[in-house]
Amino acid sequence: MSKLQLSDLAIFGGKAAFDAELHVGRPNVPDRRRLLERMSDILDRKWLTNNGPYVQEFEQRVAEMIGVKHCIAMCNGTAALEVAIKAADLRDEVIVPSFTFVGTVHALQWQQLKPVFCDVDPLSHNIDPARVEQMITPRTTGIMGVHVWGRPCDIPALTKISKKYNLRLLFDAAHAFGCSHRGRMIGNFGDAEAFSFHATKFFNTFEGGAVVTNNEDLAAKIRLMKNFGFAGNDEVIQIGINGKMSEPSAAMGLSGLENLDEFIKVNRINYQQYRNELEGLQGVRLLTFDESEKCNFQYVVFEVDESVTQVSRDEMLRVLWSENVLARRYFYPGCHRMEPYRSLFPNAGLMLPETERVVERVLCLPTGTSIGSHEIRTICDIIRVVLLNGDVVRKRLRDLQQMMDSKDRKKMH
Ligand code: T4K
Repeated sequence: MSKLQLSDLAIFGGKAAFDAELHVGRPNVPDRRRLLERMSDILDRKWLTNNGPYVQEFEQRVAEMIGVKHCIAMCNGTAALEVAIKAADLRDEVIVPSFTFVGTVHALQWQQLKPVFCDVDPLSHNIDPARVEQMITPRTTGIMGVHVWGRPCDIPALTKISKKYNLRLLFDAAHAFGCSHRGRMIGNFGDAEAFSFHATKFFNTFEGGAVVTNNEDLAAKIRLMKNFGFAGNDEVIQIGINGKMSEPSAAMGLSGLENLDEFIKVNRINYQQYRNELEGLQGVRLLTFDESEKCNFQYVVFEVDESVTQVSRDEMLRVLWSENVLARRYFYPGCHRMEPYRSLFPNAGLMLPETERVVERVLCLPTGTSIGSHEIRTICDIIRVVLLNGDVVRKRLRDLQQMMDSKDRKKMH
């Protein structure tokens, strides 16, 4: 058991637990030699982008791994979403959770669609199908589910609703690469699913993403759309953008795929250690994963119930940051409280009670290959000492804040 005392905490005058910052989204780097070999190959070949051989190989490998017919590699997850939305011909209103990265919602609004915010299930943090059904209007054309933290949405219920009302069903699978639902890999559901391979994801292509689908027509459309609508050298047959993945990104992706199992293994070990260390602490919950499914364990999600702990999530965050543990409160404050949505839909929060609760409770803790057992033990020691002294920590933080405020006031006069 740790001997850490409150007075050891950096926020109360002690030395920070870590000299260097610990990040939530520290990239996992694949075997350097394999990556550099591929990079050198790209330079020799002088084929840098536009459906080069590495992009083609990457698409094939991802499709094989997921067991899906089509993988279209893209320059990032947001472009993947935008193109999928356009290709699926979504119009008017689309139902989407507010508890997601803002890129999900921007992808709709960017194309003048109206995002209709739907509440989430408080346990899974995923869009609540019962609520979805209540949000459907004659103008609804689709549902955008998000597999938050890599845990699949209630896919059967959403599929049933989409069929019943003849709606398109897309999934933002940015968090769910390498995860499965009832033994089938994420990427096989709805009309199409979009991945993000951003640097902060456990598997990255620097920047990158992909749309995967089993729908032949949709795949053909998406391929055209991500390349300006070119069907031949000078034949453009529809509107499109530049959403292409580059060869260096595909090289990073191919190298990362070779190390994917190791990344997941490290994430799983980290997650289990967090779970063991934090077990039994009152008022906090570490989100669990269905371990009979494939999971990537890329987010360690910690919920703080202030009514029990007496310190809020934000107070915990302050303590952790002062120790150089840069935990993140994804997806605070909820998309509906960000612009332009806050101004467009000022009352959206009334329909989102669970989202409003969840955004106040969640904290993502550092994991990935940059974090080891020593770091996790230290982070958990800090969390434990805060939780075991919740009322004292809160009082001292408030005193500190008052002192700072009065200093600021004096400076202003
Ligand atoms: N849908 C969902 C559900 C998503 O979560 C995302 C992206 C998207 C769609 C859109 O996909 P992309 O278009 O991004 O492919 C980060 C990522 O930028 C974003 O990709 C991700 N979700 C989101 C959850 O997290 P920020 O604002 O937290 O990024 P940032 O720069 O603060 O980085 C996070 C931490 O990672 C920092 O502590 C620093 C560290 N970091 C970051 C980078 C880029 C590194 O150590 N090295 C790095 O190279 O959004």
